[in-house]
Order: sequence, then C-alpha cells, then structure tokens
Amino acid sequence: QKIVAATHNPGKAKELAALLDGRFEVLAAGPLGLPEPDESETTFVGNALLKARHAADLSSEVSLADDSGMSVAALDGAPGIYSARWAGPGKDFAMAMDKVAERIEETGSEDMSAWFTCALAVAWPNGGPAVVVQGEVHGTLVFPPRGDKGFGYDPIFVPNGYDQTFGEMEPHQKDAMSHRAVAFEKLKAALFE
Ligand code: ITT
Repeated sequence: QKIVAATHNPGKAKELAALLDGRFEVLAAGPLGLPEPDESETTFVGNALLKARHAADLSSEVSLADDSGMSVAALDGAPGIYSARWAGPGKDFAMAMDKVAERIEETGSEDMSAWFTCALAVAWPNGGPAVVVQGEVHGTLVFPPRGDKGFGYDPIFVPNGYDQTFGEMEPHQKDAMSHRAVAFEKLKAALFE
C-alpha cells in the first residue's frame, strides 16, 4: 500500500517514515511535486485535514498529513499553529527560539511550561470522510537551546520525566513518546481497531 506523506518538512517526513515502520511505501510530497497549500485553518486539526485532502486530491493516493507546533503557557499558547511561521521564510529556528525566550521575558512570567501538539489526518482520493487525531506532549522550556538531533523547536523542549531536550535525544527515544508518536497510536486505533 502506498501513502503520500503530505509534508514539505524533512524533519517530520523522517519521523513519519519511522513511525510507519516500513508498513507502507511512503511517497514524499516534495519529490512528487505537490504544491504546499495555504494553511488557512485556525486549528491543528483543521490544517491537517486541509493538507491531507489537498494531497489526496492532487496525487490520487491515500495521503497522511501532519500539522503540529509548540505552545507556550506564558504566551497563552503561542506560537501554536504559527510555529513554522515564527521562523520566517528562511526557516530560521535559532531566531524563532530566541523570539520565544524574549517574549517570555517580556511577560515577566517564570512559567516555562510548554507543550507540543500534533494532528495527523489521513484522506482518501475518492473524497470519502477523512480521519483525524491529535496528540500532545507536555514539558519545560530551557535556554540556551541544547542538541542538534531533532528539528524545529526540539533544542529548547524537555519533555516531562526526562532530562534531555528533544534535540539531545536519540531519534528512537523521541519517536517513542513524542506528540507525533501519541497521535500515531491514536491514528492506528482509529483506523485498525
Ligand atoms: P508541512 O506543513 O509541509 O508539513 P511545516 O513545517 O510548515 O511543514 P507545520 O505548519 O505543521 O509544518 O509547522 C509545524 C512547525 O512546528 C514546524 O515547522 C516545527 O518548527 C514545529 N514542530 C512541529 N513538530 C515538531 C517537533 O517534533 N519538534 C520540533 N518542532 C516541531
């Protein structure tokens, strides 16, 4: 069975392929030449559904999309669905992580709690109902950033119960308990149980 991974983010594509664990032939959106849709929805679930539907319609293959982001308690949940956009067109996450630190400092809050959210959506090319699920992982932010094994905001996020940031963990450790892994378990339950 083929599946289109409807993402243009290589960090995500790698984690999704690891979670799918060879059970599907994964076709990547980039090499397929699928354009990136405008993420016009206001929730993770809405944007995941939009991206999965868009890829399924264009590729005529079953498509899996991921919409995700990091939310900071002291910033009332920002950057949230705007996590990618905080890094700008140059995808500068060092700058985005600095911005998170600065914004928290401006609030005067000492609350460093944050969480990652991942919505995963699967859509079929015939336009049937899509399936969507959402997973979260909670943790604490640390500055300066630590580790270069992950992507995005991984170097500033320490999941609860661990000492290392997502950026310091081995990929298999992150893949065992991340927001993406939690969502993936729910997706399997929704599709196959
Ligand atoms: P696609 O829409 O093509 O999938 P994107 O990077 O634009 O790629 P999103 O709109 O879902 O994807 O933005 C999610 C951003 O949130 C992403 O760019 C990361 O910076 C951040 N993010 C999501 N999951 C993450 C993770 O596991 N670790 C670190 N940062 C993550």
